[in-house]
Amino acid sequence: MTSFLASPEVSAALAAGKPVVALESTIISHGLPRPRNLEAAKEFEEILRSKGVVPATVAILDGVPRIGLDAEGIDRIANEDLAKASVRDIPILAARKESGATTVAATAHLAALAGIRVFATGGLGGVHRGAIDSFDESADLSTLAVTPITVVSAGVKSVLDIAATLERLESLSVPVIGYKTKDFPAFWLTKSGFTLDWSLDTPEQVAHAMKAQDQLGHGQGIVLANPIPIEKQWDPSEHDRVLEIAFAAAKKAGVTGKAVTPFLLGFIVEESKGKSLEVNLDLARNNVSVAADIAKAWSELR
Ligand code: PSU
Ligand code: MN
Repeated sequence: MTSFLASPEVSAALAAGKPVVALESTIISHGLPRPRNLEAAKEFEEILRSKGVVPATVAILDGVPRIGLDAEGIDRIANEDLAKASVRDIPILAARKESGATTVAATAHLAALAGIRVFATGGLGGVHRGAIDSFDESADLSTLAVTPITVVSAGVKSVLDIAATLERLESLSVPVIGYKTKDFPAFWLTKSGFTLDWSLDTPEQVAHAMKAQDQLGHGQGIVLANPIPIEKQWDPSEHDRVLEIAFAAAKKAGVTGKAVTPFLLGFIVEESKGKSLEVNLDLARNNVSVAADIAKAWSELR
């Protein structure tokens, strides 16, 4: 019995050293509302294909970790009520033959296991506000400390404690690199106010950093922070206003643990009358496109 199943297309591309980019399924199942989530799942794959890159959307279907989904699999992650699966949930879903949408952590883990080196998402998880009391820190961080994959993301969701998240990534020795900028983004916003130590300006440079990390025997991933272009960002004052209300609503509803992120994202879409959703889709498209360029550079370098 194999531990995961890669689609024929993904297996063939990996065997031939062709560029492949992993995509997560939690953003589809729990981060975006129906029916836009299905359109987004298809569109992200289409962006990759149009750039000559093979998409590998990851999910657990009937207990089996799948790397690369067919049309039916994509439809299932968009329309079934799936468990939100992080790394620790994978063996349990396997035993129960149940399905789950994989978080950044679980997607990174499975994609790396299959030999995929580049992964596009919207925003990485991180340290939640109030974590000093709740201890709520996404397994996305600890997983990237032990998983050799480059995650292209628009920073971390601004519902998080961004300063604490950057500190934890430093402690975990996970490189955080700004793509063509040193301004660390805040998901829906181009700038978070935090400045990074480093930026890289081309896909080739990023691929070079990945290779150097391998050669040094580092097992970590890389966070490539790719801000949404300023003309497409959410209005910052509206962003701040809606987030305030969302935090109050989460507190009132008593939401905790892994339900927090989906609750906040859903609430923010409603409260912003869909504006946050449009920006979320734009930043994710932008990340998928940059991930394609990195995957191509990586495929050429190796
Ligand atoms: N980014 C998005 N939408 C999402 C997420 C990230 O644009 O839905 C998901 C990712 O799957 C990430 C998860 O791994 O949120 C983090 O959840 P938590 O904070 O519970 O670890
Ligand atoms: Mn959590």
